[in-house]
Amino acid sequence: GRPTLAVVGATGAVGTVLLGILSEHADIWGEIRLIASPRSAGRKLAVRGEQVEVVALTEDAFDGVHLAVFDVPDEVSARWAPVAVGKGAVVIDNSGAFRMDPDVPLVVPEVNPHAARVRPRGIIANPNCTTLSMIVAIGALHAAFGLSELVVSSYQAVSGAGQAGIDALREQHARVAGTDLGTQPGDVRRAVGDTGPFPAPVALNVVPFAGSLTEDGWSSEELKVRNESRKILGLPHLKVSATCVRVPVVTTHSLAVHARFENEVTVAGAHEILAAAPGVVLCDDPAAGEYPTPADVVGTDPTWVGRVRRSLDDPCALELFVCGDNLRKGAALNAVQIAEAVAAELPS
Ligand code: 11C
Repeated sequence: GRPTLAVVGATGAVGTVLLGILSEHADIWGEIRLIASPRSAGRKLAVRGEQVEVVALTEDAFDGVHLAVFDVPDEVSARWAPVAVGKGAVVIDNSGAFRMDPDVPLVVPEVNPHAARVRPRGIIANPNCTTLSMIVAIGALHAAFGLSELVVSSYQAVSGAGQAGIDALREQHARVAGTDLGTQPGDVRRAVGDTGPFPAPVALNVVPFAGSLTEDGWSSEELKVRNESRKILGLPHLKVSATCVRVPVVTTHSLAVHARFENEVTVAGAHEILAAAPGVVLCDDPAAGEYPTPADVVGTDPTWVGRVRRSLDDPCALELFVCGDNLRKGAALNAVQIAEAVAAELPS
């Protein structure tokens, strides 16, 4: 029969997008079971045009499940993913709990699809949305030119912090809309008050910090970009410097990327690679005002690339601007792509 898919964390911002994608894609699933915290159990959510009741996260919830996509906090995945595996499911986990485990592949189907087949713990990890928002384009350029260094600055949407992030931006916007705030030090901060999940106001502002503080001043998000890019590309010594910044955008992360290669590059050569790469859209005609922006990219599947330039001082380096919907390719879509690939290898 057709495989049973469980969605764990079905009610969150990513879960909601995931149910939409499952409803749009070819329907390869038998049952789709929706699992969430006991608080959400009993709610009904639409998937494949049907109302499906959410069940509480318990061991029994995984009975008969072939594949489980988890979108829950790290500690919930750490506890429950092995439970699902113990019940016979393959887990695709979108938390940070397992990404750097050497026995857990970290998979982007356009870049390292074969890694998904070797999964000694029964778990496949889905990368962080910031890494995912650029890595399909970077992977294509790496395959052509041999990547040696990345320097990236992110412009991250508030939905990276889930529904709480979206709510915070909307509330802050409501407080500053129609005012003349933004002209005096601290005026926005005073008007906004509680900054929600962010360490500073995000309305009328940019915040040069995402995630938590780790060693030597690096944020957790910046280290994820480095460690995950290395693992996905299979380049354990790749030089990566990231600065992760939150901006007042609801959904779609952007990244300004300086990418250095082993070989000399040209804009024409990069255009050719990017235009042909699956999952990438080249949108690069600045004279016509064409470059990707989050407002245009949100809700779409591909990784959009524009502003491709060869570095003026380094014939081996490119500058580019990349946008990707952090809830779709950055989270739910990549997980669904992995789930579909695993389902195709299951005995029917
Ligand atoms: C953000 N990328 O935009 C983060 C959220 O490791 O999956 C996702 C954290 C993670 O806030």
